[in-house]
Amino acid sequence: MASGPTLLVSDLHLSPSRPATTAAFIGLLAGAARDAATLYILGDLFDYWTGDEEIDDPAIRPVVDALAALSTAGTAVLFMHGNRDFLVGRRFAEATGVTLLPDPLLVEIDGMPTLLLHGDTLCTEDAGYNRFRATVRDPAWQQAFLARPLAERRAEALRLRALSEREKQSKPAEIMDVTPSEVLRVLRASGYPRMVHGHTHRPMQHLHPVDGRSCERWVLPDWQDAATGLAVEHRSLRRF
Ligand code: LP5
Ligand code: MN
Repeated sequence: MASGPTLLVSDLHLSPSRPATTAAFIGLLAGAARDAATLYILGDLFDYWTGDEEIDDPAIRPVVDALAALSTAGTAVLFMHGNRDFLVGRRFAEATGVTLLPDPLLVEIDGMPTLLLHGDTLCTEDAGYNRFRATVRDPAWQQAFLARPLAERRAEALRLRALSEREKQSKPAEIMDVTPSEVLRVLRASGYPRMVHGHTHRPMQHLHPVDGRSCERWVLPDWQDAATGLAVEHRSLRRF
């Protein structure tokens, strides 16, 4: 078991069409992550995931193998679903040694209570997205969807990705960011922790005064071609 820093990443959006990003992730898994005690992947590891048969895609297999090698080497790898890869399931967990996490999750990192989320649940004003989310997170819907042929599921995913890109063009920017009152509600309800999330692709350190306390909210960056995220060690947090 490694005893180094805790690493947090999200929004890599790995896809066969972005090999440089996949190479950067595999580089992280085979490099800096080996010294880490824990690697948290807070959602949207994949650009889309239509079911665990995606493991067999030749472009995905090296990612699965690199995750398995890191787990075997002693780093705990923990995965939270995002809005693109909410169908990552048990077969993926078994093939990689990764532990699937609930969202939100309150953990202690270096003795510091830290609330981890993908971030989409903080966007409460995005009514269209929240309707979509309620549908696709329903276990009965997921079971029916996963029973369809892989080719059909992939076609649906691509159709939905295109629809999402179109819809985002007419949504006001503040609707696609977190809702401030929801952030305060969640911080208060969770005991004023440090918060770390992704999803919005707006990397920033925010300070929220809540009931006379100051709470940190760290927003993770999305990946382009290089590995990027947060590292926590000796109670201090740095970007990489
Ligand atoms: O992902 P991104 O950054 O573009 O935008 C998100 C929200 N969009 C999504 C959709 C994903 O991009 C596509 C997910 C692919 C998953 C593939 C596997 C499962 C396939 C399922 C096939 C049915 O999450 C976007 C937010 C934005 O973040 C900011 O927060 O605004 O939300 C949308 O664009 C959603 C639209 O507003 C509404 C879509 C309506 C869909 C129809 C209703 C539900 C029926 C579902 C089943 C067919
Ligand atoms: Mn997301």
